[in-house]
Amino acid sequence: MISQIHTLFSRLEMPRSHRISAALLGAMALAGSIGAVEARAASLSVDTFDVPTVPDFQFVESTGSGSDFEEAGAFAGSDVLGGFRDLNISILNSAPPFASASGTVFDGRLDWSNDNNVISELTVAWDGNDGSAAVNATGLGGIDLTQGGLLDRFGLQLLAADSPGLTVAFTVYTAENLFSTLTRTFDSAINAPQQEFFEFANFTGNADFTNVGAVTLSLTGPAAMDASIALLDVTEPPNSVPEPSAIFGLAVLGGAIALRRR
Ligand SMILES: [Ca+2]
Ligand SMILES: [Ca+2]
Ligand SMILES: [Ca+2]
Repeated sequence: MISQIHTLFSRLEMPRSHRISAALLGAMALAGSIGAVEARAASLSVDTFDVPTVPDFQFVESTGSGSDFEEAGAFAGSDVLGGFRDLNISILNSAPPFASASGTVFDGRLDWSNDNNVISELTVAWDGNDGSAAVNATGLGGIDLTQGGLLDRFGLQLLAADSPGLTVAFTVYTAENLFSTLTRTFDSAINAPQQEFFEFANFTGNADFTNVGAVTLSLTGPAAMDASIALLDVTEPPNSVPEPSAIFGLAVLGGAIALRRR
């Protein structure tokens, strides 16, 4: 491959000393592009639910027919997309006034809990530092969820759902009137941890996944449901193998750019 690069630059009719350094630069660019390809195995975290760390927690609880909201942050590092997590819970049915529904982030997971006869909706929003239960559709400032086209789906690690009928709904916003949604209902209880993927291509709507201002995940289900989630990230197609031609193209591009700067 390096000899191919060398040949390419030879055709540019450069002085011999430049040709040698061009080959060197090409090799360096090649090494760099291999590093970038390896980085593809990494995913973009939306939320590990690992922060705040024990003994701290984030908790919302609704009783009667009310709702409750809390924003947690600012979290440093890459655990939480945008550094802030909004939790918002609303009871949807006419539950007894003493009955409650809650959402908790504690010890690395998100727990959603409903008392007997309670039907609720728990929404997690990653929309930056807005301090509001409303979704700030541009709060993340335009994140590229695809990371330059490498990533193409959400990966959700479900720990448990104690009855059939858990429904998860994603909304991805580019702006208030530019959004896409994808909803999935699980027909069975989830008794062992399982990984679920939600491909961007299967979303309905007009969001630009390379320019994302907010992401929300809503949980709904039958009365008295309890469910837990361990992690949400954005990941690459399964078993994706980098194209050798793509590596070569990057190497040539890297060499050419380096040459132009000389
Ligand atoms: Ca976790
Ligand atoms: Ca927020
Ligand atoms: Ca918000």
